[in-house]
Order: sequence, then C-alpha cells, then structure tokens
Amino acid sequence: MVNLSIDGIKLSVAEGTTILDAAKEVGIRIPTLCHHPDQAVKANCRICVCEVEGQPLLQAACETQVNEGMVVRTHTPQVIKTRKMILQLILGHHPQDCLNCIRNQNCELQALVEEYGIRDNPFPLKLKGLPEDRSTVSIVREPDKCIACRRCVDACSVIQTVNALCIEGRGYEIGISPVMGKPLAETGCVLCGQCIHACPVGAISENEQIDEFLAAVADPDKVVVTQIAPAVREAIGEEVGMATGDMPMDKFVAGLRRVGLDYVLHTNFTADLTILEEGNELLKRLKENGTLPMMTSCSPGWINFIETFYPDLLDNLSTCKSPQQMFGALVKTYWAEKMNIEPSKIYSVSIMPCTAKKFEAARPEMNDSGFQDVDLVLTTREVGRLFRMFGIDFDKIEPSQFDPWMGQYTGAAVIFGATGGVMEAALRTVYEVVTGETLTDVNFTAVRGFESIKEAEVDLKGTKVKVAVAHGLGNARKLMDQVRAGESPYHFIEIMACPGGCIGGGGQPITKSNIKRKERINAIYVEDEACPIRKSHENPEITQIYEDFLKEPLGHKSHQLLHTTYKP
Ligand code: HC1
Repeated sequence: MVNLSIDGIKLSVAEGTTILDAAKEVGIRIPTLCHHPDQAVKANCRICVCEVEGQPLLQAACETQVNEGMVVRTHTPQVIKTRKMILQLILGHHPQDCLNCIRNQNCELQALVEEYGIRDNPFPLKLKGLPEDRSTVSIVREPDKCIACRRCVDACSVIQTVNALCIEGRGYEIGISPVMGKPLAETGCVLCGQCIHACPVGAISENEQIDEFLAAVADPDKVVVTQIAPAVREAIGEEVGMATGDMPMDKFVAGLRRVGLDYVLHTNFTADLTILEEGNELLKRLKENGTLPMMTSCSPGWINFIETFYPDLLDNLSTCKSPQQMFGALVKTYWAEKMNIEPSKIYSVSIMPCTAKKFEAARPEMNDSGFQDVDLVLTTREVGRLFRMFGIDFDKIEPSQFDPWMGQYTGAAVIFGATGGVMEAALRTVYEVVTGETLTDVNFTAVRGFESIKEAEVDLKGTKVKVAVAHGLGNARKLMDQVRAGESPYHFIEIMACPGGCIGGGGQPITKSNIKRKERINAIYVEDEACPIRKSHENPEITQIYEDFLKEPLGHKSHQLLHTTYKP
C-alpha cells in the first residue's frame, strides 16, 4: 500500500493507483474530460491537473500514479486558474449554442463551465466551420463541437474494433474525422452508436426524428402503432428522473398513449417468436448438417459488422429477421387482419435502445409486408424527450395495458435485452422441445454476466450443444476469427454489438460507464423472475399466431415474413 495525503486527508491506496482514483476514495472529484472509466488513459485534455509537492509543474491526475509520502492539492488557486484557462481555450473554438444542442444539460463541458464559473473568455470564438455529417440515417456528426478528447476513437477502435474514426491534424487543427475524411456512411461504421456514449459533448448524436413522429400522430389518416424493445423499460426511467429499472410497464404504456400512439404492442412478443423460429432453425441445422456454428441475427450493428468484416461467414447467420423486423412484417399483415385495419394506414414506430435499428428499418430487404415494415425508429433518449415535452407525471398517470394479439410476452423475451439473454431464452425452449422434459430451473447462469466471452455446454439427452456469447464487437471479432480459422468448437453463438447487450445500446440514456449497464442488466433479471411465464413457447399469443396464421415454425408464411438472408 502507498501512503499519501490529498487536500490534507491522509490515505493509503494500492500501488499503481492514480491520483484521480485515490482522490475519489476520499470523496474528492477531480474534473475530467478525456478520461473515460472503461478506456485507457489519454491525458490529453489536462483538465485534471493538480499540484504535487516537490513537482515544479502541475501533474495530470488521470495518469500520475501515487508515491509514498506524496502530498497532493487538487483545488489550489493555481490549479483552478489553470483549469479555467483550459476551459476557456476549449470554448474559444466550441460553438456557444448550448440552448440548441442535443446534449443541453447533459454535457460534460457545459457542466464544467458552470462549475468553474466561466463568465467571460479572453480567447475570441474561432470556429473551424466544418460541415455536419448527416450521411447515415442513424448518427449525426457535428465536428465543430468536437473537443478532440478522442474518447469516440477509443470506443470505435479499441472496444468495437471498427476503426471508422481517426484523429486528424495537429494543434488548433486537431480533430476527429471519419477515416480518409469520408462521410460516415462511406466508412466501415456499423452505426452502433457507442461513440455517442463516449462523446462528452454534442459532437456525435442520434439522428433525432421526433418531428416525424409528431407529424405521424397528428395525421388523421394514419393508425400509429408502436413496439417497445426489450431493453428500453429498464432505462427509460433514467430519462424522467427515476432509478434504473423503476418505470412500471403499465405506466410506460400509458405514457406512450399520452404522446399520441393509437396502439401499444411489444417487441417482446416477436422476441418470443424469434426463439421458436431460431430454436427450430438450430435443431434443423444440427440434424441436417447445416452450417454451424449458427449465429444470432437480431443485433443490427452486429449484422453491419459481419457484412463488412466477415462476409465469408454470412451463411452462419440465422436466417431469422430481428424481432423488430418480424414485428414490422406482422403488424401490417397478421395484426392488421385481426384488427380489421387497412395495412396501408398503419404507421409502425419502434422504440429501440439502438441507433443501428434506424438503419435496419430502412434496409431494402425489410418490405415483406408489401410496405416498409417499420416506418420510424425512435431511440430511448428520443422517447425520454417526448415524455418530458408532454409534461407527463409518471406518479400520477393512470396505468394502461398492451393492446391485443402482439403484446403478450414471457421472461425469456425480457432477457433479450442483456448479453446472453437470447442464448438463455433459446436454451429454455430448445431444451424442452428436444428432451420433452420440463426444465426445473430455467436460469442458465453460465451465459449471464459481463464477462467478455461466455460459454456453456448443454446436454440435450445425449446431444451436447456447445454455445458461446460475446458482447461488444471486439469480443465478437475474437469468436469470428476462430470460426474463420475452422477452430470454433461451438454450435450456436450469440453476438450483440454493444457492451452489455442492448441495455448498453447507442440509443440508451447517455451512459459513461459499465456500472450503469450492469445495473440495467440486474433490472432485467428481476423483471424476468417476476414474469408468470418464462419460456417463449408457453406464450399464449405465440400459440395463437401459429394456430391462426403461421401454422408452424419455419413454414411457408414464416419464410415469407420472418426470415431473410444477407448477401456479401
Ligand atoms: Fe435488442 Fe432485439 S434484444 S436487438 O438487443 O433481438 O435494439 O432491446 O429490440 O429486434 O427483441 C435492440 C433490445 C431488440 C430486436 C429484440
């Protein structure tokens, strides 16, 4: 242990601890901008500088490790003056339009400017005048707002191994740009939106489509129907002042009716349906020597990744569309028929934790209902803004239930939102279908948790099925390299593009660290435990749709509406 003093407080910390972390232990917060708890130290913004006795220059707390007997002062007049000057220098080339910014009141720079009482600036505002990049349907870049902290580059290159962003220029000219200076759409960007969470300011954000939503609900000729993705309920409360996981589902549904939706249904219904289709597909591939390992196909950032980096492995993907797109295809066919609503009038809106879902909905493959299956995708953050715009008091709102035919779901669907959840849901069903036995314990804990790659072996009455789960594309890459080399021992692999799975999606409330992602995962398992039915094949509305419409898993209708293939 190392003994030191910070602002007169004596403490002992482990060797190798930085001043930044040591200060946290005694309740002193040193400001940071380029620092990110899940990334390597960059030490380029210098806002965390502190005085260390005996050192002539101020030291960056994020990179300086403690020494025996060290005396640190974190908020001396010189330190405060230096931090103020750093903030003023940043503001000298950062747009001062906080009121119009998507990150207004949720911006790390704005918060520091307020904390340090910056009232004027000796450095005149000089913007680079760089154009916005709206080349993708999912993500918007506003490079003039970039403070070159490089957190987005690390998120994209180190965590996701996508390398769509890079550092360009030096000194005042330094900035972050898509590789080769191209528009984002022309790079290998998979639209996962992890760069948005990493960005401390508003330089990268979702393509906000709230105005399109408001126009749709105001249109008397449209019947606006929504689906809610599994990971949204756990996080939406964070947008309206609740703790993680605390938004009751019936109040969430009521809130959605309040903002103008005509019908509220659930993606969880088609998550359960996915398990029936995907589970049967796995069994067919195992029986008929099909391409293995089969890989899940519901995360659109992952689909973009495999298309770009591993097109030779596309045959390994399950042919199942994602639950979002299964829902889209069914709402304008099966549900329209059940409700006696003209499909052309249906405007289908998804509420997703994901920025890549906006792209997925717009893919040309996704028109099997005869129309664009999903018309609009709103992220959790956009729905949070809508709730605030409509002034909804969730303590007072009267609860409301889902509409019929595609609103019922099981605990198996709930856990889709966490890494390992699709695998666990599939195992719950596949085990019972193959063995004919009832699972006494439905919890496949080996595939749960935040470990980068998880694996398990399940004995299906003599047939041993080996499975693996990866979350985050850097982890996915490790499994894909193994498959490409012909060395994969697995039969079934679940990949989710975002760290933690969809609960950490690019459209979720801004999440700086994995701690929040783990809280959301915990909330998911609490919800699963509370569900009266926890296996997809026991969902009564799933039984109904096979009886009335689809007839059987992998049948003709299913192939027409629920499956697709991605071509290299
Ligand atoms: Fe996901 Fe999925 S779980 S991909 O992570 O399979 O986005 O939540 O909606 O489609 O069901 C995301 C979440 C989501 C799909 C489902």
